[in-house]
Amino acid sequence: MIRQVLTYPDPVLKKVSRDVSTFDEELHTLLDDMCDTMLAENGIGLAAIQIGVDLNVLVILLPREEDDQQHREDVFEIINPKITAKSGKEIYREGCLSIPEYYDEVERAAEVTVEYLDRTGTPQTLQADGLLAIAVQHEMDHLSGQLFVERLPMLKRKKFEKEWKKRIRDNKRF
Ligand code: Y12
Ligand code: CO
Repeated sequence: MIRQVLTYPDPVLKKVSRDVSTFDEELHTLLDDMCDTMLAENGIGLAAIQIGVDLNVLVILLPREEDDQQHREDVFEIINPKITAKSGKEIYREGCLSIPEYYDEVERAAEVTVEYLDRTGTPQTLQADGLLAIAVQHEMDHLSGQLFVERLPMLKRKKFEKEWKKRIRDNKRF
Protein backbone atom coordinates (compact mmCIF):
# COMPACT_ATOMS: atom_id res chain seq x y z
CA MET A 1 0.00 0.00 0.00
CA ILE A 2 1.26 3.46 -0.89
CA ARG A 3 1.46 5.77 2.13
CA GLN A 4 1.72 9.54 2.24
CA VAL A 5 5.23 10.98 2.44
CA LEU A 6 5.57 13.80 5.00
CA THR A 7 7.21 16.94 3.67
CA TYR A 8 9.40 19.62 5.25
CA PRO A 9 8.77 21.30 7.70
CA ASP A 10 6.45 18.66 9.18
CA PRO A 11 7.58 18.40 12.86
CA VAL A 12 7.26 14.59 12.78
CA LEU A 13 10.38 14.53 10.56
CA LYS A 14 12.37 15.86 13.54
CA LYS A 15 11.48 12.90 15.77
CA VAL A 16 14.23 10.52 16.85
CA SER A 17 13.20 6.99 15.86
CA ARG A 18 13.43 3.97 18.17
CA ASP A 19 14.74 0.46 17.65
CA VAL A 20 12.52 -2.34 16.38
CA SER A 21 12.17 -5.21 18.84
CA THR A 22 9.45 -7.34 17.20
CA PHE A 23 10.00 -8.90 13.78
CA ASP A 24 6.39 -9.71 12.96
CA GLU A 25 3.78 -9.34 10.22
CA GLU A 26 3.26 -5.68 11.12
CA LEU A 27 6.94 -4.94 10.44
CA HIS A 28 6.77 -6.85 7.13
CA THR A 29 3.73 -4.79 6.06
CA LEU A 30 5.61 -1.60 6.99
CA LEU A 31 8.62 -2.68 4.88
CA ASP A 32 6.40 -3.63 1.92
CA ASP A 33 4.50 -0.32 2.16
CA MET A 34 7.77 1.63 2.35
CA CYS A 35 9.00 -0.06 -0.82
CA ASP A 36 5.65 0.57 -2.59
CA THR A 37 5.75 4.23 -1.53
CA MET A 38 9.39 4.75 -2.53
CA LEU A 39 8.78 3.27 -5.98
CA ALA A 40 5.51 5.17 -6.49
CA GLU A 41 7.30 8.45 -5.69
CA ASN A 42 10.36 7.65 -7.85
CA GLY A 43 12.68 7.54 -4.84
CA ILE A 44 15.74 5.41 -4.21
CA GLY A 45 15.56 5.54 -0.42
CA LEU A 46 13.00 6.06 2.32
CA ALA A 47 13.05 6.05 6.13
CA ALA A 48 9.98 4.98 8.14
CA ILE A 49 9.67 8.42 9.79
CA GLN A 50 8.98 9.88 6.32
CA ILE A 51 5.65 8.04 6.41
CA GLY A 52 5.12 8.94 10.09
CA VAL A 53 6.44 5.75 11.72
CA ASP A 54 9.16 6.46 14.33
CA LEU A 55 11.04 3.18 14.00
CA ASN A 56 14.66 2.61 12.96
CA VAL A 57 13.73 1.17 9.58
CA LEU A 58 14.88 2.22 6.12
CA VAL A 59 14.71 0.90 2.58
CA ILE A 60 17.06 1.57 -0.33
CA LEU A 61 16.61 0.43 -3.92
CA LEU A 62 19.19 1.61 -6.44
CA PRO A 63 18.76 1.20 -10.19
CA ARG A 64 20.84 -1.61 -11.74
CA GLU A 65 23.80 -0.54 -13.86
CA GLU A 66 22.80 -2.86 -16.74
CA ASP A 67 19.34 -1.35 -17.43
CA ASP A 68 19.13 1.69 -15.09
CA GLN A 69 15.88 0.22 -13.68
CA GLN A 70 14.91 -0.51 -10.07
CA HIS A 71 14.21 -4.21 -9.42
CA ARG A 72 12.20 -4.82 -6.27
CA GLU A 73 14.21 -7.93 -5.41
CA ASP A 74 17.35 -5.78 -5.00
CA VAL A 75 15.86 -3.79 -2.10
CA PHE A 76 17.94 -3.32 1.04
CA GLU A 77 15.67 -3.54 4.10
CA ILE A 78 17.74 -2.13 6.95
CA ILE A 79 16.56 -2.28 10.57
CA ASN A 80 18.31 -0.80 13.65
CA PRO A 81 21.43 0.17 11.65
CA LYS A 82 24.73 1.19 13.22
CA ILE A 83 27.71 2.53 11.28
CA THR A 84 30.74 0.65 12.58
CA ALA A 85 33.36 2.09 10.22
CA LYS A 86 33.62 4.94 7.76
CA SER A 87 36.34 6.29 5.50
CA GLY A 88 36.98 8.85 2.79
CA LYS A 89 34.91 11.86 1.78
CA GLU A 90 32.51 12.33 -1.11
CA ILE A 91 30.35 15.23 -2.26
CA TYR A 92 27.03 14.29 -3.86
CA ARG A 93 24.05 16.35 -5.01
CA GLU A 94 21.28 14.89 -2.85
CA GLY A 95 17.51 14.99 -3.05
CA CYS A 96 14.84 13.80 -0.62
CA LEU A 97 11.23 12.74 -1.08
CA SER A 98 10.37 14.93 1.94
CA ILE A 99 11.89 18.01 0.22
CA PRO A 100 10.67 17.59 -3.36
CA GLU A 101 12.38 19.54 -6.15
CA TYR A 102 15.28 20.71 -4.01
CA TYR A 103 18.74 19.27 -4.56
CA ASP A 104 22.04 20.33 -3.07
CA GLU A 105 25.57 19.16 -2.45
CA VAL A 106 26.39 17.39 0.81
CA GLU A 107 29.72 15.93 1.95
CA ARG A 108 29.63 12.48 3.53
CA ALA A 109 31.91 9.50 4.08
CA ALA A 110 32.73 7.70 0.83
CA GLU A 111 32.64 4.19 2.34
CA VAL A 112 30.69 2.90 5.33
CA THR A 113 30.29 -0.41 7.11
CA VAL A 114 26.81 -0.87 8.55
CA GLU A 115 25.59 -3.53 10.95
CA TYR A 116 21.83 -4.03 10.90
CA LEU A 117 19.02 -6.56 11.20
CA ASP A 118 17.00 -7.88 8.27
CA ARG A 119 13.21 -8.44 8.32
CA THR A 120 13.65 -11.72 10.19
CA GLY A 121 15.81 -10.12 12.90
CA THR A 122 18.99 -11.74 11.56
CA PRO A 123 22.18 -9.63 11.92
CA GLN A 124 23.75 -8.51 8.62
CA THR A 125 26.78 -6.46 7.66
CA LEU A 126 26.86 -4.18 4.64
CA GLN A 127 30.02 -2.65 3.21
CA ALA A 128 28.87 0.17 1.01
CA ASP A 129 30.52 2.69 -1.27
CA GLY A 130 29.36 4.97 -4.08
CA LEU A 131 25.65 5.87 -4.20
CA LEU A 132 24.72 3.14 -1.71
CA ALA A 133 27.02 4.63 0.95
CA ILE A 134 25.51 8.09 0.38
CA ALA A 135 21.95 6.70 0.51
CA VAL A 136 22.58 4.77 3.75
CA GLN A 137 23.97 7.88 5.47
CA HIS A 138 21.14 10.10 4.15
CA GLU A 139 18.47 7.63 5.37
CA MET A 140 20.21 7.08 8.73
CA ASP A 141 20.12 10.85 9.28
CA HIS A 142 16.30 10.64 9.04
CA LEU A 143 16.32 8.14 11.93
CA SER A 144 17.90 10.80 14.15
CA GLY A 145 15.50 13.48 12.89
CA GLN A 146 17.98 15.15 10.56
CA LEU A 147 17.40 16.25 6.96
CA PHE A 148 20.14 16.82 4.38
CA VAL A 149 19.41 20.58 4.27
CA GLU A 150 20.53 20.75 7.91
CA ARG A 151 24.01 19.74 6.70
CA LEU A 152 24.28 22.67 4.28
CA PRO A 153 26.60 25.59 5.05
CA MET A 154 24.74 28.51 6.69
CA LEU A 155 24.36 30.66 3.56
CA LYS A 156 22.96 27.82 1.45
CA ARG A 157 20.66 26.83 4.30
CA LYS A 158 19.30 30.39 4.54
CA LYS A 159 18.73 30.45 0.76
CA PHE A 160 16.89 27.14 0.98
CA GLU A 161 14.67 28.36 3.85
CA LYS A 162 13.79 31.50 1.87
CA GLU A 163 12.94 29.53 -1.27
CA TRP A 164 10.94 26.97 0.69
CA LYS A 165 8.91 29.61 2.58
CA LYS A 166 8.10 31.25 -0.77
CA ARG A 167 7.03 27.89 -2.15
CA ILE A 168 4.69 27.29 0.81
CA ARG A 169 3.32 30.86 0.46
CA ASP A 170 2.68 30.31 -3.25
CA ASN A 171 1.09 26.98 -2.29
CA LYS A 172 3.44 25.12 -4.61
CA ARG A 173 3.93 22.43 -1.96
CA PHE A 174 2.82 18.89 -2.85
C1 Y12 B 1 21.67 9.85 -2.88
C2 Y12 B 1 21.13 10.98 -2.35
C3 Y12 B 1 19.98 10.91 -1.60
C4 Y12 B 1 19.39 9.69 -1.36
C5 Y12 B 1 18.16 9.62 -0.54
C6 Y12 B 1 16.95 9.20 -1.28
N1 Y12 B 1 16.43 10.30 -2.04
C7 Y12 B 1 15.46 10.10 -2.96
O1 Y12 B 1 15.06 8.98 -3.19
C8 Y12 B 1 14.91 11.30 -3.61
C9 Y12 B 1 14.08 11.17 -4.63
C10 Y12 B 1 13.28 12.27 -5.22
C11 Y12 B 1 12.41 11.94 -6.25
C12 Y12 B 1 11.57 12.88 -6.78
O2 Y12 B 1 10.65 12.55 -7.75
C13 Y12 B 1 10.97 12.61 -9.08
O3 Y12 B 1 12.06 12.95 -9.43
C14 Y12 B 1 9.92 12.21 -10.03
C15 Y12 B 1 11.56 14.16 -6.27
O4 Y12 B 1 10.56 14.99 -6.76
C16 Y12 B 1 10.75 16.11 -7.48
O5 Y12 B 1 11.81 16.63 -7.51
C17 Y12 B 1 9.55 16.61 -8.13
C18 Y12 B 1 12.43 14.51 -5.26
C19 Y12 B 1 13.29 13.55 -4.71
C20 Y12 B 1 19.95 8.56 -1.89
C21 Y12 B 1 21.10 8.63 -2.63
CO1 CO C 1 15.41 11.90 2.65
